[in-house]
Amino acid sequence: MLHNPITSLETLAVHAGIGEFNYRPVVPPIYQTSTFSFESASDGAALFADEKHGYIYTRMGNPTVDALEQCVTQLEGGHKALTCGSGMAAIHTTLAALLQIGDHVVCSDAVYGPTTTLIQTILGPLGIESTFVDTSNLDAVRRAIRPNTKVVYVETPGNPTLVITDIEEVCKLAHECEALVVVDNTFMSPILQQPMRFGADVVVHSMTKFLNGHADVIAGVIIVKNQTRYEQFRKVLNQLGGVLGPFEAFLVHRGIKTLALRMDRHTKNAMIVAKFLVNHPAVEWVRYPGLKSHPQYEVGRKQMLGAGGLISFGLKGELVAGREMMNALRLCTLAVSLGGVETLIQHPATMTHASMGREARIQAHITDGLVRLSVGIENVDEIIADLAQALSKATQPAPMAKIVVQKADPQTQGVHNAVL
Ligand code: LCS
Repeated sequence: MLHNPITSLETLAVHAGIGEFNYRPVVPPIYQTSTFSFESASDGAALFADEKHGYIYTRMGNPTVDALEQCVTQLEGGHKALTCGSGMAAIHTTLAALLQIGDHVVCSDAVYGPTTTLIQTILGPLGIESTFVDTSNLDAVRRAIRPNTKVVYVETPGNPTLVITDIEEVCKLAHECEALVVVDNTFMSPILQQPMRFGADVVVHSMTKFLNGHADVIAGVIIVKNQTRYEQFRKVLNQLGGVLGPFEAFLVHRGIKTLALRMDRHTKNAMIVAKFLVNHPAVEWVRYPGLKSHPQYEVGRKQMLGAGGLISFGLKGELVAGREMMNALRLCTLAVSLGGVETLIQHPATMTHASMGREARIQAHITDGLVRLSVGIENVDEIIADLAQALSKATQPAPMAKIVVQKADPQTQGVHNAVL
């Protein structure tokens, strides 16, 4: 832990969570061990009784993992963090810790597809009720909250529509009813958004994305605000078992050292790419939090320090043209995931959000023509050149065909059917 008054996120990203290791290493070493020996039988008993600090077994704690947890805690401005084997493990652990049979969760309708599926198909049959609403609409949130609502779960900006939820206002509504607010901060990273500053009780991340930043690790984290919550979550994570291994923790911690630099470049590149797409004749609509045309642009300015690296857009030729374009790309890689140094592109309706079903996708405005771009840190002229050559192969709207797609209206975020 840094004890001196360093408050800048850039410095914290480089120095936070160095830990206290033998020989004073500058970088936390990898404790690649599943278990730790006890000095004596009474030492082991004392460790199990929580009478002294130390390590027992890596599922219950590991120095390399602790160092990363300290780092992320400081970046998010929380009390403590618990790392998990994936973002989904972090979300599952959080919801399992906070919800019991008969409880109700209100969830943003535009969230990562498997989050919807987890709540509906795994937690639902266990007796946990859920309502999915557009959490950018505060009246909709107010109407959805019930006496048994224990959690309001928000992803902002939402995956993949980039809809922005006002964290502060949702926290006020939820806290009036004694519900907790969980924010998935994956798309922003703590460099661009710190939800706890606006009242969030729990923050989760898929560290697979921007925090690690190099597309080589699957990891998640939960950040909590106080010791009581930490103890509660720690017990649940320890029993569910979805912990992070020391090598992955080392890699994510290494990735975080360049997080501030990377977020700056992602944001600058994405702004230039978004403007390029807006002006391209083959593009029908573009959604990017940095554009004034974004429906929640002002909310974004209040709570985000930058617009981030994700853009969603649709082509005039809808899904057919989108597929042609994605197949023609050479530099931008056709792959799911996001937040890595390389530019990735994917089609949510048939990929990341296929599992949630068409009806839920339509409610969340995840139209069939929506293409999601995670802008990397490459030379932006080369990203644009690649998009331009691929778009030139899909500039014509598709001829009349007998398929019906959902068409987004970028002004209202409404959806209507269009026959191609
Ligand atoms: N939260 C958000 C906002 C995500 O985008 C993802 C994964 C997760 C949680 C789950 O994290 P994981 O378990 O994969 O570490 N999002 C993905 C995506 O959009 N494409 O591939 C994965």
